[in-house]
Amino acid sequence: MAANEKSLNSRKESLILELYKVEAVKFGNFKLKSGIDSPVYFDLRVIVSYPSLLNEVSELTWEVAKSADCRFDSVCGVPYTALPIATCFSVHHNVPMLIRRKEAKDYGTKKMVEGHYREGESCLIVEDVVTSGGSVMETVQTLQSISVRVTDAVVLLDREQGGQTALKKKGITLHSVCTLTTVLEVLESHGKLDKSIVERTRRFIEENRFDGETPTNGSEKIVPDPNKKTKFTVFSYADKMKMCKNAVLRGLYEIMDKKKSNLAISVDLTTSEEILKLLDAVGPYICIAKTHVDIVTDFSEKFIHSLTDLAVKHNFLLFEDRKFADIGNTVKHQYMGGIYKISSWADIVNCHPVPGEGVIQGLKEVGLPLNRGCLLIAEMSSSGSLAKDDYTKAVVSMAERHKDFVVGFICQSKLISDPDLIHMMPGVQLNAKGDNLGQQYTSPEEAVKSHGADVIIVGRGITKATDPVAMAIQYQSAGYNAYQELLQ
Ligand code: S5P
Repeated sequence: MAANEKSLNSRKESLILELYKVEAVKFGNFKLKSGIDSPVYFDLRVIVSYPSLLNEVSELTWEVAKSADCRFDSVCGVPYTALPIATCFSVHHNVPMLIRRKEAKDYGTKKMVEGHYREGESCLIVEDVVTSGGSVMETVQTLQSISVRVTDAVVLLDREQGGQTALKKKGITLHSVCTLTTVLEVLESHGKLDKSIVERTRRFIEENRFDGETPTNGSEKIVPDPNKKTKFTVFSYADKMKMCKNAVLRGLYEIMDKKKSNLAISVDLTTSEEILKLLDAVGPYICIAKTHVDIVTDFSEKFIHSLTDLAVKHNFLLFEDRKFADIGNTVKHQYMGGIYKISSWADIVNCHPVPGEGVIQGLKEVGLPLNRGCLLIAEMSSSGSLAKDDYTKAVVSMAERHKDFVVGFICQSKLISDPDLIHMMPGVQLNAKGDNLGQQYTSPEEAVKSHGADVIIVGRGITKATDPVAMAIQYQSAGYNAYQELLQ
């Protein structure tokens, strides 16, 4: 081992011991934001209280970047913990810094990057801890959106849960000062951790590794889909919110996380009064109200005003289940015009892609400028449905080609693992197996756990109940708890 490598290793060792001493690394039982129980927790935020430690963190990280021969014109820390590390890079090594704003809501309307930059310049990303690469990727994407190139990222600690592979797939090489395995080795050899903790943590790394399909924030779990014998990754709503690019979906995941609800009510009642009364009562427990406005006998603009007021009051989205299925030009008019003017109030609509991509393009021309989203009907709950097999596969490909507007599927099974494509499943009821017109039901638990539903759509299970509010609460907790169990 060369002398400078030896001294680098002993500096890393001292650094790990120091981080452990100031409790930037802790072992025990930690509930992560996603609900997962982790035996190890890193909180690098504390290093700002120890200037010499912050300096050593930044110097070692800088040296790793330099010895990997990274070339860059500027540095950018992933907000917020890595900002002081990037600042040290900048000040001590005379390299310009960029600051990425974190306010996602301002994206596109306000400046996302502070500092002067040239189009085409290259920037090194600096991060404290990488789990799956999700946060690094967010910063990369922001920089790329202003034509700043990123090829490398440097991190103090790689938790070895798939981040390096995920980033590699996106063209980013990750360089790390140390891995979680190194941390365990150092702490064990210095008698700081006993064998059982080390073993438990090693097992945790193994079990929470993933294949890098999608960058996440480390709360992923792989679960088998019994229908498909395929493994899919399950993320918390909060993580999905951070991962997805579509504003409608981000808003929906935010609601789902905040209200602890993956319940969409299908409010298939036929008078304005009944609909508004029910929605006011069940509003706190739902994330979406799904309507069929063309069955409302007394439809009026006033009804829409009241509906949108309720959506704001109780924080849910409006989904008009119009099932558009015509050529692009016709659906465009059906979506924005007529009596219902659906595009003016519905956050989400859906369509049958049977006419081909024109139906999506037509709807998109109207919906995209209004920040709306569209679901493709890939499968149906009714018996004998023709939407299956190759048709369903073709629908998934269509969705992938239109992710700016298509936000997911109406379906009966998990079709794809992509945070930008949500799975909403109708045909959910606790107390019935079907109706006499071909509808088929699954329980909320099965819908979520076996069919991969992100959102359960319940109609008559609630609307026809003697106590719809109590029933809504029951569906809310059944659906939400089933999802939380998948995360564990
Ligand atoms: O495959 C489908 C797709 C939809 S959108 N099966 C469905 O049942 N739906 C809709 O979900 C249907 O139009 C109705 O509004 C709701 C199910 O209602 P329920 O009373 O059977 O729960």
